[in-house]
Amino acid sequence: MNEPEVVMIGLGYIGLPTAALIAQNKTYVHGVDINPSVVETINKGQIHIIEPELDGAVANAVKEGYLRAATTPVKANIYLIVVPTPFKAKNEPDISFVEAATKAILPLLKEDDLYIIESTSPIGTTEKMADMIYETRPELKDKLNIAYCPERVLPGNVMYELVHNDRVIGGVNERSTERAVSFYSQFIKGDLHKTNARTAEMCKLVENSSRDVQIAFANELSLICDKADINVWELINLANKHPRVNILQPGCGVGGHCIAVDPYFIVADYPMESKIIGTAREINNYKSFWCAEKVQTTKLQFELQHGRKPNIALMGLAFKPNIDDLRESPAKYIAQKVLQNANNEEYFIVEPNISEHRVFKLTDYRDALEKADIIVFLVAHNEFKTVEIPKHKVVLDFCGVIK
Ligand code: SAJ
Repeated sequence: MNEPEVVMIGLGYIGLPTAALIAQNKTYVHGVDINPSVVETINKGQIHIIEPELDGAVANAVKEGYLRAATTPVKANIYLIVVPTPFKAKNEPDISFVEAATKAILPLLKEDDLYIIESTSPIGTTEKMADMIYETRPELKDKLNIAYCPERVLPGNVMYELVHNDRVIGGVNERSTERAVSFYSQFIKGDLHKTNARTAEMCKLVENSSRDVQIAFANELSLICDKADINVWELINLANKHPRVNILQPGCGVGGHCIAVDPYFIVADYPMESKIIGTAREINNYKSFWCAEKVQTTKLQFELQHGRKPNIALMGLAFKPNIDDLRESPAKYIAQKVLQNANNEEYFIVEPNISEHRVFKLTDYRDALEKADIIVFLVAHNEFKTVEIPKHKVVLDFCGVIK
């Protein structure tokens, strides 16, 4: 392979698709991941994550020699940091991976290089990294281009959205913004919106916080409606007939690796001001706990009424409908909690999008529906929407499958 133009640090859910996209554009990309087995898989032209159309893109990019992976970076002209930013105990963001990635490329940087962070980051991270770089390499002071450019792709539709979504690009100065815009414009068809680094950082956090707050509103309504004996789905549908009202759907909590995490990045730094954002997190977390409690009380009521233990079907484990991704899934959390309280009832765990699981013994959804006395819908998978449920069965519909 020729000298790479781009070094991509982090070959996960965003880094790998982005690396493949850049490579498709006939730009040489050197991908870096700390995990040697990830590196090995990619260099074979294979992938370690599940995302439609990514396999073909990576296979091609590797075959044509535009993408290769390694555990260490090499010299290039553009460095992209796309590593995880998890949070520590007390919900404080942990930027140590961004720091480590930046340190790894520090000796390689040269005048006029472009350094971009894509990782979701607390406000001020890009400026902090710029300071760190210039402290170690003072001869490069203000001679690098440093920018922040978050992604906003939806898992399951990454390859399309990477190209077509608008992007927000914020440099530490105008020249950096312009350089980053000119880089992304080579492979992105969406509009590229210029701003500064801090605004771009906050923009990413705000997008996901906004969705979290809106879902919290729907989840709060679902709790009120449960007490008030009102069908929340009908209520939201009717309220949404107002031309300026658009309420989202309640569910069994908020999962995934973004919406349930990013709001904490704001709350941790601005605890006094982030009242709604912090409360939304609490409401959405509480909703999962409430669902598990509801299963428990329904189970006990059944036993009192029928003088026997019920069979219980838990329908869905993924973090949202029609995907096989179980990470940070509220449905999985509820299933675990319900099973912890098991007392000789029979449970049928259903997840039609995966064939097996190392903890849960999975049952086909049709068998589970047939055998269960209590049917708990946790995720609104398409398969569940068309099923006929006999009137005598108890249904707990937490996600609006049976509207
Ligand atoms: N959910 C509800 N009710 C709704 C919509 C969603 O309970 O009406 C739940 C889902 O079931 C799921 C969670 O919210 O548990 C998150 O799902 P999602 O589809 O809203 O979002 P993600 O996490 O798959 O992807 C989000 C997207 N952000 C926004 O829509 C603002 C995506 O564009 C971001 O790129 C992604 O986070 C990210 O990586 O930050």
